[in-house]
Amino acid sequence: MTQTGERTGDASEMARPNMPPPNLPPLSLHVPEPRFRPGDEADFSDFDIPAPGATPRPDESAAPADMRDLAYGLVRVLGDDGQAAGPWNPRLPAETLLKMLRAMALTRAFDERMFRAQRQGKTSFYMKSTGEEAVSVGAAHALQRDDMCFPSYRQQGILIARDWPIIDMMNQIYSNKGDRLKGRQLPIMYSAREAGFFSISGNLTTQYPQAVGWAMASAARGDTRIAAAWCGEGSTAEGDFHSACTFASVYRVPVILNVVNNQWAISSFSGFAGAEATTFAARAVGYGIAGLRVDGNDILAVHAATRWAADRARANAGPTLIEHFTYRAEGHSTSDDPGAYRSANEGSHWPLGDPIARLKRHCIAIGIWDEDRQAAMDRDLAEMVRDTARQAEKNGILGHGLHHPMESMFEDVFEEMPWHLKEQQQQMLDEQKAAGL
Ligand SMILES: Cc1ncc(C[n+]2csc(CCOP(=O)(O)OP(=O)(O)O)c2C)c(N)n1
Ligand SMILES: [Mg+2]
Repeated sequence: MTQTGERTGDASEMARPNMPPPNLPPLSLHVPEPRFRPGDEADFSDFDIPAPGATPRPDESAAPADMRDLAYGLVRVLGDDGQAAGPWNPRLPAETLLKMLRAMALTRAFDERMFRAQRQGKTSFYMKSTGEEAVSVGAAHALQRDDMCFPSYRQQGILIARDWPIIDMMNQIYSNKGDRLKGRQLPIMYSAREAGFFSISGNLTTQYPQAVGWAMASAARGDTRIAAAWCGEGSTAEGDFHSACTFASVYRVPVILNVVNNQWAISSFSGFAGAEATTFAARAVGYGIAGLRVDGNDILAVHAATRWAADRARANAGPTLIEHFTYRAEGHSTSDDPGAYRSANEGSHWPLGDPIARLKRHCIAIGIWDEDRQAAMDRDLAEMVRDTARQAEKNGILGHGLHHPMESMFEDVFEEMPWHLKEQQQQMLDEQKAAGL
C-alpha cells in the first residue's frame, strides 16, 4: 500500500507480507483412519485392559481434580473367571443379578424379532443394541425408577429394564392404531413419560441439554430426582454436548452424562470424534466434571459407576460424565451394511466379550444359575416376544392401513384447534374423498 492508498504488488504478496523462511515444511492435516477395514484380521492384543478390581474407587464427593486418572483408566469388576472383584463390586443381591440377566436377554430377543420384522417388510426401520445391553440395563437398575432418562435410540434396554410393556414398543415400531405416538415418530423413537423415558429425537445429542435443563429444574424446585442422558461417542462432536457440559459444570447440575463409546458412528470410526487423541471420559477433565471410564460390557461396572454418579448427584456434589467402552456388534441400523466399511471379525475379536455371556458366567460361578436355566429362559423369552409381536401385528403393520386416522395429524398441538388448521384438515379430507381414499 502506498501513502495515497494505492495497492502495489500481487494479491499473494498482499496476503502474506512477511514470508516465512523457505525451509519450513508445507502444512498438512491428519485424517484418522480406522485400524481395520474389510478383509483385515482384527487384532486388539495391544489393548491396555486393566485387571478387574484394579481401579480405585474414590468417595462420591471427591473433587474432579483428585480423580483424573479414572477418566483415562477402565473400571472393571467381572473377571474372565466369572468372579467379581475390587472396590467397585456393587455386591448386588442374587435377585438383582438375575433380573438384569433377564432384562438383557429380553432386550436381545426383542431386537432379534424386530430386526426380522423390518426384513419382512412389517416396519420401515429398526436399530439393535446388540453387545451394548449392559449399558442401559445396568444403569436402569442403578437409578431410581422415577429418575428421568434422556436416551439416544440405542437404550431400549432402559424401557425393558423398567418393565415397560413390549407390546407398546412394538405398536410404536409398527406405527399402528395401538401406537401411543400416533405414527408421528420414526419407528424406535419411543416416548414413555410414565417410565421416565424422554422422547427420543433423531437429531443427535439434543437430549443432552434437555437432560441438564430437566435436572436444573428438578434442583430449582427442591426435588430429589436426578436426570441421566446417553449419547454415542460420535455424538460428542455435536455442539449440544459441549453446551450441556458447560451448564452441568457451572451449576453443579444433578445429572449423569453417559457417552456410549461403541467404536462406530454409522461408518465413521471413533477417531473422527477424537478417540485417537484422548478418551471420551477425558472430556470431563476440561469441564471440571467427575469423569469415569467404564468397561461397558461389564454390567457390574456399569451399575457401580451409575450408582456412584447418582449418589454424587443426589448429594449435590455435582455431575458425572461416564464413558462406557463397548462395541456395536451389529450394523448401525437396518439401513446399514457394516461389511462395507469394517473388518468382519472385529466383533468376535472384541477383547471385552459379550455382556450377557459375562453376567451369565458370573451367576453360574457364584452358584445361582446354570446353563440349562439360561437355555430355558432364552427359549421362553423368544416365545414371549414372538407371541407379543403377533398381538401387536393385529393392531396393524406397515402398509396395511391400520394406523391412526390421517386427520389426527392435525391434533394435539393446540388445546383448541385454530381455524386455519381446521381448514387444512378439512381440505385434506376433501382431497382424500375426491381421490377415493
Ligand atoms: C445432528 C445429526 N447429525 C447427523 C445425524 C445422522 N446420524 C444418525 S446416527 C449417526 C451416528 C451416531 O453415532 P454415535 O453417536 O457414535 O452413536 P451410535 O449410533 O454409535 O450409537 C449419524 C451421523 C443425525 N441424526 N443428527
Ligand atoms: Mg457410536
